[in-house]
Amino acid sequence: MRAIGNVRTAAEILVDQLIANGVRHVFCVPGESYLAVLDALHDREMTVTVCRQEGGAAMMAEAVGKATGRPGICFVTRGPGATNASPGIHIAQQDSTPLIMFAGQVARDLKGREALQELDFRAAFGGMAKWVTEIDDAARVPEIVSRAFYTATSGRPGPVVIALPEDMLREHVVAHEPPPCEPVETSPGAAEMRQLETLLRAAARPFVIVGGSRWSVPARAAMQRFAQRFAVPVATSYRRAPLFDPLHACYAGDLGIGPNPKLVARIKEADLVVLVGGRLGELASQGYTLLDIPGPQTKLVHVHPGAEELGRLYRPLLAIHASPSRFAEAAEAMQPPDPIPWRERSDTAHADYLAWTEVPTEQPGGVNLGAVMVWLRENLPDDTILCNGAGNYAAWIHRFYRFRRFATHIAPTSASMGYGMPAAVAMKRLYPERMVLSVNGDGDFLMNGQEFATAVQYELPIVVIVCDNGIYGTIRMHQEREYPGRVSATALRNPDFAAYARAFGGFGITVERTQDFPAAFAAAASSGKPAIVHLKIDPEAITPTTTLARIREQAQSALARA
Ligand SMILES: Cc1ncc(C[n+]2csc(CCOP(=O)(O)OP(=O)(O)O)c2C)c(N)n1
Ligand SMILES: [Mg+2]
Repeated sequence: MRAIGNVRTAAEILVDQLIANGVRHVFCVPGESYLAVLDALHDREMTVTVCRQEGGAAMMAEAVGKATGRPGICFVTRGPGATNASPGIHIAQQDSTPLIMFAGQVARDLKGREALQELDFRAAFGGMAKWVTEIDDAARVPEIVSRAFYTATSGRPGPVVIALPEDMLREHVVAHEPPPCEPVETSPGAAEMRQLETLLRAAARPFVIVGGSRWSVPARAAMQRFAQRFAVPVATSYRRAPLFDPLHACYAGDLGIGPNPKLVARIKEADLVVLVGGRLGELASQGYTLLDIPGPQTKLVHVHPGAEELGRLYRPLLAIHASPSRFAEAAEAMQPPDPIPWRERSDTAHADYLAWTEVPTEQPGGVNLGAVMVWLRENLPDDTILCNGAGNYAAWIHRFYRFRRFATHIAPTSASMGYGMPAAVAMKRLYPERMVLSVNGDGDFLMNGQEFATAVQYELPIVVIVCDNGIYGTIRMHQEREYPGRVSATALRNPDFAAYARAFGGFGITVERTQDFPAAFAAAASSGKPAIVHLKIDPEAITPTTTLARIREQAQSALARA
């Protein structure tokens, strides 16, 4: 259906407004509840990726939000579609990612009858999304969509869910689009910056942690220049490693799962911690043990774009309500002491980072994931995008891979499984010229492995690594620690993942020895197809530093002593 003059359907107005806001990609699973939107997409400049499950579509949208800082967009149908999409909404919440999910809804005159697939969106998503609403009046589409963009991107970003009653979408109205949204930037006050400068100049062991969202290439560069001038050590928060160049002289390491104990000790010893952009959540804070709550005994300067985050958990000595971009710009004007008393500490911190990550540790079994990560970091282009989900396999990424460019690691800080496959599809759709790599556990991959079909459908030559150890490794690890020798519900009987790839029309290859990995990867990357590199990993190789047997023995001897 085409618009006549400025009279358009609500669905057409909605799609036009997305375009006006710079949206070029939407991810969806179709539903009869929003046929009018599908029709509006038919002849507009919009790339539509049709997915195999709404969880995949929502994670793709989340990945777009993470990579670009602009809301990723997905469309799903009412009850079953929207609830299937919920993992993507939860990730966007925990990862502070802008995302807008549009969902079909029953017609307005059927509401409240529990009509087919009717869902109370506010009740279902109220605790998860930053804003949930339903558009009951076609004339208000511009107002509500505009607000959705502002809400998703400003302050602490997050997901917005908008339900679209089927009959409302078909209504014809006259509407004018508002100008596109510009995310609200918050600048630090001059007084706060002076106070920070004073605190820094008085410090003996300052330490900076960067995290959160709302960063940009210039903000990252400004932060690196600031670190350089102040010779201050900088760590990146969990899954935010691309916020700082790992080879920068001030880089002190990645503060995630299995961090360098020296890094943790260094932060605990710091007499001034400057946390920029992040919230220092459970994983980054090592189970909330890094700083005391609300304490802290350490002097904390917390810089965050969301006012409600300041003082929420850690009581800061100095709170700076600012977006990372504006803070990083302002930080350039501060002057370091001369000489800088902590300069040597910073050099040691970087040397410790390099030593911790340089050489893979010894591992049982034929394939050493550490060696695989070292090979990848040395052979892939700097702008490669690596996507992954959750599982112990990721410990080797965090420890040995190096993210040299901004937004090159697309992975959930909420540690949600099943993310690496859909995220890679989204990244290859956005950046067809870049190498896109998806790294998955065997359990992890099959949570959204169906999106491999989407990669095949759109001819996206991504490389998908499946680390197959035949177990839900993370949970087995915890199980052996807490209930040694009592294996329960953590074993997996897996398919042949290389054959899976071929069955979908992709390329598949299995690797059983580390030395065969480079040739297998090259074959996968040059196949021109979506490819799966199936790595056979010894389940004993549970972390880069220990084995399952050792964890079990330690737990058993602790029990015997008790
Ligand atoms: C959606 C979701 N379900 C369950 C979990 C709990 N969980 C965390 S890691 C993990 C096991 C991961 O197994 P696998 O992908 O095989 O990786 P491995 O740990 O074996 O390397 C599970 C079940 C989770 N994080 N996310
Ligand atoms: Mg596994």
